[in-house]
Amino acid sequence: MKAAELFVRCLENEGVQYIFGVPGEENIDIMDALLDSKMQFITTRHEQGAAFMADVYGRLTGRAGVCLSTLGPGATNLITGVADANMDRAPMVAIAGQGATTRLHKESHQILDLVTLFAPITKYATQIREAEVIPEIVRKAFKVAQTEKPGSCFIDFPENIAAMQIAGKVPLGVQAPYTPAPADVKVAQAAHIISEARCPIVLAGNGVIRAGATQALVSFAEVLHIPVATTFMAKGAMPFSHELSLGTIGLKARDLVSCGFEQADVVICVGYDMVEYHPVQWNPGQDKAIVHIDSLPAEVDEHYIVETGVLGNIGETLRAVAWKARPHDRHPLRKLREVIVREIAELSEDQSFPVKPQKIVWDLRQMLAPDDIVISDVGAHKMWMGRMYQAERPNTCIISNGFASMGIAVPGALAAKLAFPARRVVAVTGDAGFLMNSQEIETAMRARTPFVILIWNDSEYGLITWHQLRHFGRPSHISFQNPDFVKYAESFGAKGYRVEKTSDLASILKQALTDNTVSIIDCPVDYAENMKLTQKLQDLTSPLPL
Ligand SMILES: Cc1ncc(C[n+]2csc(CCOP(=O)(O)OP(=O)(O)O)c2C)c(N)n1
Ligand SMILES: [Mg+2]
Repeated sequence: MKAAELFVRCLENEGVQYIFGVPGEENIDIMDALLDSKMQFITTRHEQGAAFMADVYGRLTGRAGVCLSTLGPGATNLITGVADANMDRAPMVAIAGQGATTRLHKESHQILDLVTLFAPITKYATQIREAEVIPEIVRKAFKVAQTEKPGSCFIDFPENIAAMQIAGKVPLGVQAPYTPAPADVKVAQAAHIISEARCPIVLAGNGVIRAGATQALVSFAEVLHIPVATTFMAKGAMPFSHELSLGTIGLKARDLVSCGFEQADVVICVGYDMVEYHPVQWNPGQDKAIVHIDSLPAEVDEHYIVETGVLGNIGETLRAVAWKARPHDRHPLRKLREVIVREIAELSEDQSFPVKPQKIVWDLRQMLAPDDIVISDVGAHKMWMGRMYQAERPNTCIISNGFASMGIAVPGALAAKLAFPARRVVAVTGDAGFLMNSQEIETAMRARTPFVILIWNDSEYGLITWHQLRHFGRPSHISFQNPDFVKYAESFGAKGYRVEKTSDLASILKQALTDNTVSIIDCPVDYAENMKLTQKLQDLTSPLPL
């Protein structure tokens, strides 16, 4: 068979269902071999869209999402999504065609050293130089991508190698890596520190979700009566409705939930990743005793000096420590939870227009079932979603907080719908991030993946305005004009809605969620709330007794 065919067999062997990408001249042998495969190729309108689709597909399923481009400009277009997957710890395998090995040593049309280019944004980047190594390279790429901490891998496939004949090679057997149980002595140390703590608190990160340890986390909290805060990327690891949940921590400002960390003497970090939320934010005085529970050792940071680290299977560790530690009497931060819950509902009836961020988040939550999936883009809207959207289940509120790239939500929603066709999907996005990848609406219409796009319209790079106002008191070069989003939607054959008064938002959402097509909602947002929040948090006094 041709090497390209062997390559396709290897992808099938990994259980790949979808490949997202853009065909090019240097990947024609792969494209042709795909015609004889059950894998579905989703032809996208930009390689960045394809990479974000693979990124979110990988994050939601735990199996590497796959994207494909041609050489040179096709490959460089993949980069943002590949970097995003790598820093959000989403398994991904990115593949690019390459010029023939006979012209890689010299200046030549569209040739770039792609392996070097992708090295800093992947866990493993390589070139196929001999057809016979294809089974090893593909297996290694998937294994590395899917092993803790998951991330991106990159394969560069020169066109002359893809066209070669190869005999006697078959895909390698797929083996799942096994994470061992923690050492008893470490479990005992952690249990001792937690038993002696005056006020322990759990900080749960995305690693808990990746390890499938959310139920173990809930039991741990219940058995020991320890409250849990999650990072943005761990939303839903602890159901928000649980009385021990303190919601989400993630703003670069002192927030309500920070008061719980101020009160705590011991912070139990479970599957926590400082790439998303720097420890200086919750341990500024470097005075917390940190218990690090993860499958890998902690990163070095002066604000993250661990008292003990328990390495191994996260679920098993939580069960073992819960069994050994002495339960605390009562939920010492109950009062804080009451204030957080009250704040989320504060503007639920607000009818002012443009719509306040808190009200958008509230109405969206009311309209969605616990299993429905929201993908947030990056901007001020992400801060409000991260802070106030109540998630009950893991992987139901996807936020990019490692690389935090704008443009993920629309392609991400398409991938979410492919991964979970029975669940409803909403892309929550700013007006700027929306237009960065809105070309993928066409892909979604073609792929028949219905979802809702909720645009928070402020005609600005709102998060940057917020930042500038906080630092300098005046905005600089952040305004723009938007197209007519309703007409734009209709030009794709999608549905378009405009929120003209606040009371319409819930009913428009309800309608859009049943449209069974791509529906785009243009929702004017009142970002005067951003600076009001800043002010409120600056003046915040802890609701907890000192
Ligand atoms: C690809 C990319 N470019 C720039 C940034 C920096 N950035 C973060 S948020 C933001 C503004 C987002 O504007 P919009 O999408 O309208 O959302 P809003 O903040 O208004 O809610 C920018 C420019 C980024 N994170 N990603
Ligand atoms: Mg905006």
